[in-house]
Amino acid sequence: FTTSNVVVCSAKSLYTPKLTAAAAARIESLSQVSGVLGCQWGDEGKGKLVDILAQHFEIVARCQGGANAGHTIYNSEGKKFALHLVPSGILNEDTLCVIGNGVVVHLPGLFQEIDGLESNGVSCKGRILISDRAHLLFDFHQTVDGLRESELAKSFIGTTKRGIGPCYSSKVNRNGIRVSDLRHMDTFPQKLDLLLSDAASRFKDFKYSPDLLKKEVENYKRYAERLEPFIADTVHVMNDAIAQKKKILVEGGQATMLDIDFGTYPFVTSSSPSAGGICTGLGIAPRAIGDLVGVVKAYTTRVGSGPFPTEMLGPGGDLLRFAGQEFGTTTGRPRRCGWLDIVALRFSCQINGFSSLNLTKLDVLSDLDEIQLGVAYKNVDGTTVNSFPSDLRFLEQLKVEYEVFPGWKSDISKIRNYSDLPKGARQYVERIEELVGTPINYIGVGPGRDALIYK
Ligand code: 2SA
Ligand code: GDP
Ligand code: MG
Repeated sequence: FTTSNVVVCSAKSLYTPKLTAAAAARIESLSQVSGVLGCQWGDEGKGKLVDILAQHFEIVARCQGGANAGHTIYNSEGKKFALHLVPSGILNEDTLCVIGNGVVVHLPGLFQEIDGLESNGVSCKGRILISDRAHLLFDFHQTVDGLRESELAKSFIGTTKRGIGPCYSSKVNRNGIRVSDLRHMDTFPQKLDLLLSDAASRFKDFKYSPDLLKKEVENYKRYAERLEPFIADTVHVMNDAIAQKKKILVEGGQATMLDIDFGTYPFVTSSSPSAGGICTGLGIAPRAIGDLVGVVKAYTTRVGSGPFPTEMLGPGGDLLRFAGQEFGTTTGRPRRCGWLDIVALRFSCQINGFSSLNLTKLDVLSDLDEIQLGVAYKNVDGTTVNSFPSDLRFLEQLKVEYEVFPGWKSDISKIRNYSDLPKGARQYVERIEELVGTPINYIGVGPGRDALIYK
């Protein structure tokens, strides 16, 4: 890599690749710039796929979101890592991890994450670059996130309270503070004062004092020093890497149905987790982007409030939550659970133009007597709704039409060849492909790196 503050790593990878030739060829065939994006409401298992694919990519980059993301990955010894800001390529020691301009960065959280990785034997030195254009997310953004949620009372969004919305608000208001501003500590206090005063004038419960500003400025002087070796013009790094034919994998956070434009607004996050976010969040051209893999859980989960047409309330949902261990990676909140929603998936495929899908957590359905698949939305008069509605009131009144599949009732977690899956599981997979029109190239049958079927 050409930037002076990047050390090319030659240390032995933590990986013990066990890929068959066919699996390796499948990954090798992915375009020079590829992406992994969530199709539903998040937590589909994006981190796991990125971690696996990272062996074949020189750069893994995050383009949006922040520490609201929780991507769970396991190394070859089965050690679990929950990543929030650091890209999921970090366990592959040959991968450079880029945090792009579209990401909002909470520095204390980032340093804590890096320290956690280092203390678990994952070297981060010279392996993480942070865009000089990325916006800084301060503790006060998190406080404001909480205050906004309280103010919304019953209509709360159910945010992660990681300050994401308030930080993107500062960015769009054009008084946000960027990573590059840390190089100008003379004007930094004034900028921060403006942000804190704004928050204090808006929220009566926000306690602002000169002491708070002084303390925060002192903190940021230290953070600025620590951050310096990580800062880069990542737009240049990315475009230079593209010109040098290096392989780049973009890791999406959250998912399309949480997209600020295309999701179930206002119950969404404040960034663009769909394909468009790759260009704006990294400064790379649309035509540079090749394959996009959509990650979709074999059922659906959602954390936070908002419509969820195929949600199963009661024992059905509880069964999926416990079988799939559906609890937030960042907040520990129980995830709402329901059947796979083909209308939402088709919408997601349309917006992102996925070249293939990774169906995850198929193993979680193995004990069920029957599995339902939401295949259409019906109006109250019985007519079919043609696309995913923008109107939430309308969405809430819809009836979902289901197809029912008999359960296969056998453990599939050790299966690695598609043809070895029980007939019922194959029927389910193939029906999804048929309804959506996008091939399912990867099937997850467990959380571990090896638990992936290359179809
Ligand atoms: P925010 O915090 O402003 O982005 O919240 C707005 C909505 O976006 C949802 N959101 C998420 N949904 C699923 N997973 C996320 N990451 C964590 C995880 C979540 C957790 O990996 O489990 O630990 O609770 C994530 N991040 C944001 C959020 O629930 C709101 O609906
Ligand atoms: P992400 O935010 O999309 O990266 O997903 P999360 O890490 O928040 O949640 C996905 C959870 O499912 C994690 O605990 C993963 O380890 C786990 N997981 C991923 N793929 C599979 C799979 O195919 N089967 C099972 N049982 N677990 C999986
Ligand atoms: Mg997650």
